[in-house]
Parts: sequence; structure tokens; C-alpha cells
Amino acid sequence: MHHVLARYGFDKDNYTVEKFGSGLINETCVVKNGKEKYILQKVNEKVFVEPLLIADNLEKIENHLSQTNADYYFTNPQYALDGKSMVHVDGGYYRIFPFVKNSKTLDVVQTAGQAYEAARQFGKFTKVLSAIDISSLNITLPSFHDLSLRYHQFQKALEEGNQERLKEVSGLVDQLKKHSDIVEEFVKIRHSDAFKLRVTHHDTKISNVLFDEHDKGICVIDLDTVMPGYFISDVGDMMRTYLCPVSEEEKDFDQIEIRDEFYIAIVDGYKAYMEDELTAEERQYFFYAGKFMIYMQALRFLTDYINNDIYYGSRYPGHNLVRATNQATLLKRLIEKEHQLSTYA
Ligand code: GN1
Ligand code: MG
Repeated sequence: MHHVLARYGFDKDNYTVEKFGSGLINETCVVKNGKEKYILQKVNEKVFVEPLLIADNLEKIENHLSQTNADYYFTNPQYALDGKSMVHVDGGYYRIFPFVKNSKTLDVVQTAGQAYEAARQFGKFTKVLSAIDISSLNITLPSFHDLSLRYHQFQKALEEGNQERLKEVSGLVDQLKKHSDIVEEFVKIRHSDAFKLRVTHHDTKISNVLFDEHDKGICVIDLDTVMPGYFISDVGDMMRTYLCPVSEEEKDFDQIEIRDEFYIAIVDGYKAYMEDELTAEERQYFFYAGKFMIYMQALRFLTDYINNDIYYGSRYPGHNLVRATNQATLLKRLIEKEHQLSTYA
């Protein structure tokens, strides 16, 4: 790490580096340099093939905010000695973020108040950027939340994937195929003028919000997938990760349930800033948002399992199958409550 940190003027006798966090894609460390703390990240180039597009987006956003919403707390990486916000060192792309003082992250959403705060922060992020020219932003991950493509990749895996694993997962495959109406609905959304492309975070899990000691949201972090997108991505990933008391890693599927008051908290929190931004038609799609993201994640985990875990990796045999079954169960639990919840908007 020394070559990287030297680019920021860190003195090699002064700092310590330790692994940090639970993200699946980028490598993250915490660096302590005297009294200062930083987050150091290496960008996964298998996923983000053009890492500099990320840096360019964040610089554009930072400039826009400094002119329009200077008070907004935006966590752009620190600039290196040569003025770059992402450095290319020994064949890898890195950036560092100053650690936000007195902030904490949560791994699981424990209270509806936390869900409200997080949703409010993600809504605020999109709202404060509503005047930016969306076409000026780069697509850092092409087709990232394109459910049609994810379904297509799933079908391709069914044809070309690991034969033994395919036999093992046939029940789950059938179960997921039955929900292809969620894909059809997405195709309609994409063709509808009522759905707007806005600055979207695309990874709204709870660990991507910084909280203060009183559980008030401070800001959102992990901005690599910030790019034009639909509100269903951000609201949907919150539903996917906040509604249930256990995470996508849980193996005991009996623990998977939908907490109604957390659903209400997400909708209310998101609307705190976004109510007037959303079109009347979009407001009908809060419930769909949850189905959309949970279904997409179930497909992605199962596709990866069938393809020998090439994307997400696996920490134990059958890991991605557990994650896929977990998400399929969550989808089922959510749909059971469609009648009750879908009218709340
Ligand atoms: C990945 O790396 P992480 O944990 O922030 C993935 C998300 C998934 C998530 C599931 C670029 O996010 O889309 O929802 O895993 N990010 C990418 O845990 O694929
Ligand atoms: Mg992420």
C-alpha cells in the first residue's frame, strides 16, 4: 500500500492499514495515520472496467453541488498530491476517503427509525442533484439494474451452466421463472415517459449510510454505482435489505419475514425529499420496487451459483445457492403482503 499512500503524501513510518467492511466487490481497508483515519479502496476492475469513469462522475457531482447545494455533505474521495481523486498505482486503481468523524454504519436495520433515516438520506441525495444534466454522467456499470438483461443472463446460465448444479437447483429455477411478470413490468417502465432517469445510487443497503450516535442519518457513501437510473432501484434495494430482520446471508429461511412498519418507514423517509419529484405514476410503484430488486438479486445469486460463483465468489460450498434461496424466500414473503402494503404510497 505504500506506493498508493505515498501519492497522498503519507509517511510510511506513520500509518497502519487493516481490512475493513463487508462489501463483495471492492477491497476496502482502514488506514490510521497519526490521529487521522481514512478508508482506502481498491476498485475491482473486473466489475468496473473503466474506474476513471467513477472518479469523473463524482467530480462532476462535487462541482455541481458546490454551486447549488454547498451545505450538502458529499463524500468525494480525497485528492492526491497531483490533484487526482483516483490514483493508478502498480496496475490498480485506488482512492481514499477521510473517515467521517463520530459516524457509524449499521449491518442490519434494527429500528423503523433507522430505515426512515436511511431512506430520507437516499431520497435527499437524488433530490439535491435533480438539476444536474443527467446525460453528463458516465454509465459506470452498463445495464447494472437492467432486469431484462439479468433474466437473459439467467436463461443463458440455464443453457450453458454447470450441469450438476443445474440438477440441484431445478426447483428454485422453476420458482423464479414463475415471476417473469416482474420483468415484463420493467420493460413497460423503461418505455414509459412517466418514469424519469435521475441520479440514482444503485446500492442503497444500510451499510451505505453513515449515522450519528443518535441514529440520525448523516450522508450516503459507496458512490461507485451512482449514475442515471430509476427510483425503483434505490427504493427497491432498501426494501430488499431493510424489510427483513436478517440479511441475504441468513441460512435459516424461517427467520425471513417482512416488517410492515419498516415498509412504511422506507416510503415515508424516501418521500421526505422526493414526494414532489416523483410523478403520479411512479408513486404507484413503491411496492413493485421491492419485488423488482429482490427478484433481480435472487436471479443474480442463482445465475452466479450455476456459473460456478465467478462474480460474487463463495466463502463455503453452496454459498450463492443459500443467498439465492434466501432472496427467493424474501420475494415470496413480500408478495404474500402485496394486498396489505401496495396501497401505501
Ligand atoms: C454487491 O459490493 P457490494 O456488497 O456493495 C453488488 C450489489 C449487490 C450486493 C449484494 C457492483 O455490492 O449489486 O446488491 O453485492 N454490487 C455490484 O450483496 O455488483
Ligand atoms: Mg457497493
